[in-house]
Amino acid sequence: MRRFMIASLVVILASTALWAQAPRIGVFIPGARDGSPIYDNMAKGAERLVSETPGASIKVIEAGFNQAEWQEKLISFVASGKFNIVLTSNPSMPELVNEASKLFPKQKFICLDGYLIGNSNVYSALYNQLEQGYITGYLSGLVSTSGMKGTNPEKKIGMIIGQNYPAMEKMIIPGILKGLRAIDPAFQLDIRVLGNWFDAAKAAELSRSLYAQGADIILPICGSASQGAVRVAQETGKYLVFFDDDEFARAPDNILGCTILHQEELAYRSLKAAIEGKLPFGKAEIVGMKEGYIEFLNKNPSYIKNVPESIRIKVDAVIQSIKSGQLTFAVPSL
Ligand code: RBF
Repeated sequence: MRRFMIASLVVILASTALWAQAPRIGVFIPGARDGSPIYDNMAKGAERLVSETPGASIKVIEAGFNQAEWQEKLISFVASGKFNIVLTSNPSMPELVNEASKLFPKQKFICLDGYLIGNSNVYSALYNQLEQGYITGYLSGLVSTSGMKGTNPEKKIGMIIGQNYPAMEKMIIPGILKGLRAIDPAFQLDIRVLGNWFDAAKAAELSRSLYAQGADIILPICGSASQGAVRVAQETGKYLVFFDDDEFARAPDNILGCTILHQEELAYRSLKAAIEGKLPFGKAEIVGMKEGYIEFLNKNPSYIKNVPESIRIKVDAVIQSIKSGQLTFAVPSL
């Protein structure tokens, strides 16, 4: 019995060591990298780790925009049996990962921008997008009521979203509204649903209509379709505030702010922890500003140029109160 136990232990240690020495990482992108920084940055984080880890390998697949195909594509990706860890991201993936996990009970998964507890092979990390929304809404409300060039007295902010989903309805939109209404309770969000994450021509059309109907700022959360919103903001001299990534360079005069997710770092660190045997599989974590995974880019030169100092001081105060724990946002169940 004892000899058996020692032998088993040796096998376990050896396989852990092998795994750690030459980890094979699969990255499953539910969409496309191009134009969606949340996916591109996830892949970059995994690629950075692999480049620093001798013997490690990586395969990144883009599953495309037909969501009806994702489950099957994920299952065949896993079925290839090539990966020690499969990394993916978005709030709809935990459910698909859970299904795939039933068929391949040894496969380990990391799901970012999602929440799943109770599957011992899945680690997930959800961003506190109430915080991200709040800062975004707060800045937008301050600028919209400032009287500065390009703004109007209407208490209206526009939003273009790829589609509706629980994280959008329960965190992102309520967070933005709360931030806006901290400035003036009369603020309304005019939300247009694109129906996909790529149609830039339709996003341009929606942007024109939003600006024409009194929105002075649009918040695009619509993947690569945001190019249409950028074009129209530049044509009309109106404003945008971005989520997810540093987008200032795309329209330095029209982008007022970016409240970003450190998705590359989250991908890198969670994979590294998994390889080192330190990632708490089975757990779901919530990360936000305090943990350093959500950041408002308050030092960017375009932000400093476009937004008056009196507003920047107020935004900094809100950032501080979230970081210090004075202002908190409880994440609802999704
Ligand atoms: N965000 C993107 O930037 N590009 C996408 O292609 C994309 N596809 C999504 C598909 C589904 C089913 C869901 C639920 C969300 C998707 N998102 C996408 C949104 C993303 O998860 C995140 O909520 C936003 O990027 C805001 O941080």
